[in-house]
Amino acid sequence: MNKLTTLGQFLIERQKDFPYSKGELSRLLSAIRLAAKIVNREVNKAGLVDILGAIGSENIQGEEQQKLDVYADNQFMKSMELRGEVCGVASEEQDSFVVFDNDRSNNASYVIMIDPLDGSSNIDVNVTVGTIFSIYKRKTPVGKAVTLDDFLQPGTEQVAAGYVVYGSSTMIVFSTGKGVNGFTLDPSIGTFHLSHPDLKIPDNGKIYSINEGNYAHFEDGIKKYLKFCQEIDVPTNRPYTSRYIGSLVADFHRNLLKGGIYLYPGTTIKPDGKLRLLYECNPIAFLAEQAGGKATTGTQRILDIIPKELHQRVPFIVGNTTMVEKVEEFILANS
Ligand code: AHM
Ligand code: MG
Repeated sequence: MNKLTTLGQFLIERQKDFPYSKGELSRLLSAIRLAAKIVNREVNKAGLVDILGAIGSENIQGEEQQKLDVYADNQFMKSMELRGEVCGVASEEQDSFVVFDNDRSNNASYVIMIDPLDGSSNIDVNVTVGTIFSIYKRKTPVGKAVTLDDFLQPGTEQVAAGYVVYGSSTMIVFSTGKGVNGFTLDPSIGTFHLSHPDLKIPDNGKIYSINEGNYAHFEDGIKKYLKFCQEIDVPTNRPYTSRYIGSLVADFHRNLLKGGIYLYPGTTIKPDGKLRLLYECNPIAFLAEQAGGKATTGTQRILDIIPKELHQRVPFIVGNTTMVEKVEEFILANS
């Protein structure tokens, strides 16, 4: 494959690598690709909302303007339903999962979980946001409507996961369990091109990303790790650099390319942290592992957690292996 390979070509050429290959997963990924392009268009004109009509008002065609996260949610839902490649979707934006209870969708093999617009509080200030997705093979027999059990699977069962990052350029980064590949959108022709083949997270990272405003509420292991990051030790590249955007996709994407660690640990007020296991942690953990990195709660591998509920939160630490293992050491020594 060369640098001009488009996402469409890539999916066709790699189809034989996909589990249970019948072309279904390729078609599902191409439905995501289409939704991503549509959401990208809206994200890029978010700043025009004041000019073109505020949220809640009607636009020129008499359609009500939607908040972008609701718009993104609707867009992904619609693409999934119309293409008929999934039997159900669970979204961070919705209380319960959605079953596409019709003949075609009930015969589909996959369920998908999405965070349609992660970091959406960053939209108003023109900062990068993302979409995260995670795909599983259904557990219940094909032909019937899906149930909650189809969604409550551990992350190890993911057949594919990825994200779209709407940044200074728009990219799709995903894995089907055979490494991680990144595709950059050429907006002039509306095509994603393979720009980052077989991504591996550099293991000599020196970036740490955490909301240090929560410092007073962190457990001792995390507090001591942060001090470790700030100490001077030239042979180990310390002090490390602190970078925190507050958009998981953007923070993870940077750390994936450069090496680094992202932490959203539990606090005394929120022992399970903030991030959602099914929509945020599992897909990002899957990508991290596929890129040679690691993801943990601090004491347990993220992908091994058996989910109990759709919107479950877990402490989340992800990045290059050496850095993640160092935090685990601090947590163990201070527990
Ligand atoms: P969201 O799904 O409501 O957008 O929240 C998730 C976001 C992540 O993208 C980000 O890393 C984190 O929340 C930031 O939280 P905080 O502002 O507490 O640091
Ligand atoms: Mg989110």
